[in-house]
Amino acid sequence: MKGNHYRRLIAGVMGAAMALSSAASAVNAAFVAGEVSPVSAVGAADTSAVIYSTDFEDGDVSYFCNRGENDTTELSASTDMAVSGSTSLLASGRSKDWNGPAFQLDKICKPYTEYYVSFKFRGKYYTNGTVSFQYSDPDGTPHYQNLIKNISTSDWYTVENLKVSFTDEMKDVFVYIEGGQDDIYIDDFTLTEVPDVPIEEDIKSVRAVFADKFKIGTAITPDNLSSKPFMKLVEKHFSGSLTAGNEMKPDAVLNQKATLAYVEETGDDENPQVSFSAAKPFLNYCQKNNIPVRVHTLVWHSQTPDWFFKEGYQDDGEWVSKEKMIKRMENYIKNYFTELTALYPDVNFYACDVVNEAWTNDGKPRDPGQQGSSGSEKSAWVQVFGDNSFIEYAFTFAREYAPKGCKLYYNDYNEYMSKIDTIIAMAKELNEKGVLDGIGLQSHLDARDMATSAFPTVDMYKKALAKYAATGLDIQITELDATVDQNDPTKYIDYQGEYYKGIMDAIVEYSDSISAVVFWGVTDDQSWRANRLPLLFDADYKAKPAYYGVIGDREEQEIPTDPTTEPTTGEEIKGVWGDADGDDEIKMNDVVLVMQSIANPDTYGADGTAEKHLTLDAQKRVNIVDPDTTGVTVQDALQIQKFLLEIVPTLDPNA
Ligand code: 9MR
Repeated sequence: MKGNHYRRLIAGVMGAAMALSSAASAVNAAFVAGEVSPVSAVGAADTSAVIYSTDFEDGDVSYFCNRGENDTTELSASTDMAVSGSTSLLASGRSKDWNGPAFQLDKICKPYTEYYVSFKFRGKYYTNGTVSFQYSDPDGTPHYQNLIKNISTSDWYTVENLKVSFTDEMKDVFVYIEGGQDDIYIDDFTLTEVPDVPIEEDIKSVRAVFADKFKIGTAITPDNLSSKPFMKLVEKHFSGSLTAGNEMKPDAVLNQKATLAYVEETGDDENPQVSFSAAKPFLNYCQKNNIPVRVHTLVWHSQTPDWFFKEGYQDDGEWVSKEKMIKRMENYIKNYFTELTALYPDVNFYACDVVNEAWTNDGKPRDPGQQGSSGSEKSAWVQVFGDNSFIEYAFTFAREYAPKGCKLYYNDYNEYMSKIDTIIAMAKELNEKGVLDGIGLQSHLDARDMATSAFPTVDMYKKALAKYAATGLDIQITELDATVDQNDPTKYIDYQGEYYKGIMDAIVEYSDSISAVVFWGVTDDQSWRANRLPLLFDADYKAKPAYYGVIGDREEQEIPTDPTTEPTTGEEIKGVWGDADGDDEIKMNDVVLVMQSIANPDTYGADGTAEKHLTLDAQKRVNIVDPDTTGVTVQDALQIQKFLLEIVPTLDPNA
């Protein structure tokens, strides 16, 4: 690939006021299918660090390249046409319409940092283009996302302050232009770091206000991790629980390549393989900041690959039998939790949406069929099982393989409509069978233009809550947002505040039954319903009337240490509590081995070279004093001594 040496780095400060006419953020594989809607930002950034800037007048095009080995695009400085000065970059000889000039971001930009890319481009005769984003995941698989689609103009097109960022898991990160067959010209290219802006530190923390009632959380996507102010809001207001917006869904976790390789190697086509590479940035953040995670979601008709249900694991294969799918489902759920807890033993996976959206609004199973066919509402699960009987299998397997402290939920939307009785009847039955703990109410609401014409009305929502609370099951609000009619933001945003107040008052009324309230995002511009401004904070990270409605006149409470923290391995310990060397007896040797493993882990730790070392199983058996944490400490050795001296009666922390 050309253009690998970047000798003209400019680390300066550009004092120009930049009107944020459009912004799009891009980092995430799961967004590939979706269009990123340009967002009008209200504010203007006034200072930005310029990372690189060129008008090509010096003839240097070395910062740009084509897109890979088969791309025949030639890059040169050209005086055919230009916006400023007389020279621009020319990309000629493009062999495919998805080939074109590219700029490699990860050569000169840092991960977890937001940048604005601005430039002008045009086709030789007609500008017919798409601005896209590309990266390779840790397996080397490239992912693409269209940032600005189907640009069509006979003139130069201005890309202004296109927001891009990437995580440290992403390599070969490019912004590039594709589309049409014409030669492409680029001029006035600038890459600047998005300035950090302060958030309102002096307002009440949503999390703290409800700390004595339930967890407050949100959903985030990997690109959010790159925005400092966004993450400051998460930390201050929503750090009681986090959900991955897309990265823990079946399409992100099921790995077709690894699954096919497994079949090749073993001949077994009932053991789908999983990978959490898409979720890693999210999970690393939760681990580092000790934030409990809602696992969303295992079994869903949507965002689930077709090949999972097909013979040969091929999208166009025949549907597999129900018997085979039960095996695949069991192994998938087993692999999901085994891999997750092995990678993140310290993360508190406290809740899981085992099955998502299985009932239609009137409480019927979905139509059978391939997802994506006919409005993407059909269910491949129903296709293979013939009905909704897959739900019970999913919960049974989840109960078997989920970590011990992980509560299991059925999660659905329009949960206040006719399907309510079906959901409740099903949940009660599964709860009696011991496989379901609670119900997740997504709560994607519509405040509409007036509080009175909202759907659902506050009253309707409250009545639904009353019914769910009466089940005695745990209830979580899992994806709360409330849209407005965006045509007159000032007016409707105030109505939205009132609506949120009514909804939150209703939730508080039933707070004895509700263990978490999770919003589906933080700032309007990053929402899946961005153009309808459904969240508590605006694009400038400022609290909206919606925030004040939620807070009401409540005061901040002390945030308790997380009561739900439980060991996430979920396994019963093997052997005898306190037995470090595995001889099923408690002796002074066990105390010594625990101390040795702390002092000299290379020799006596889990991978220790000594014949008698503290194996992983033994670590669990001696992790007595504070079993919620994974580490073995001197306190554990002391406790064993106390037991030997008969100062404590048992070493079983659960006794
Ligand atoms: O927020 C998610 C969005 O980025 C995806 O494009 C969309 C695709 O299905 O899924 C969104 O999350 C959904 C959640 O997983 C289930 N309930 C509805 C949410 C909003 O569509």
